[in-house]
Amino acid sequence: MVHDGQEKATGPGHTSVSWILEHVLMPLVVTVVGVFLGLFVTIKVTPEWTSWLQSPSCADPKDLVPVAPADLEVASSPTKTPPGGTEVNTDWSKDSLTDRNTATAWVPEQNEGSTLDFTFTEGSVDLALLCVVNGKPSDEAGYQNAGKVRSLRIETDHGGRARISPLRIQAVDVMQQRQEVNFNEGMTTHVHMEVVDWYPGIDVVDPEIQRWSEATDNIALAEIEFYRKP
Ligand SMILES: [Ca+2]
Repeated sequence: MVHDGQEKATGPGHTSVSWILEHVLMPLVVTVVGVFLGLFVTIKVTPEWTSWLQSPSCADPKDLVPVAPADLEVASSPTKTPPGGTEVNTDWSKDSLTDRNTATAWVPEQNEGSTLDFTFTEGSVDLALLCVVNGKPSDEAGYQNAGKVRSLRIETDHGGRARISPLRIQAVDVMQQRQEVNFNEGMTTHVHMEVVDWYPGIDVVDPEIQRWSEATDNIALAEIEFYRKP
């Protein structure tokens, strides 16, 4: 039991220390800790947190595994022969699609209706992501001169209806960037693609030679990459 007399004896000094602790120091400590925590969350945690929330993409496939070109059998409708032949120019065959080189491209004989067939030689893979590099981004003028794929029809043996996937023409400063293609994800052994529609190439002034460089009537597709779940 506390007597009034004792309270009064320790009174004013004790009360002012408690008051300072309660009303000044504690709020100050809480504020400082709160500010540092807020800064930590903003600077350190937020990018990782948002990255964790996003699903795998061509820019960041996360833990998905790329299918090695050696584990992929590719068949294509007829392709064009480059001017001067493959001795002079880069190969335009189906092999250019999976050589991991964005400066080489598949150039089919026909634009609309050309087909590609991919078979996974190791058996079914749990396919989760499909990325393409549209056109032939070896140099700025060549990229703009060449036709590009506007949409692909994609069918897999996984089932479901075929999907039509639109593709973009990229700005020249990001012309080698990969684009995600819509398809039915899941256990897959075979993927069939058909070019449904295409963008014509355009005439441009080649900055390297300062002359007009003319559009070609060929479409080109530089790379196709498949990613599977681990
Ligand atoms: Ca290539």
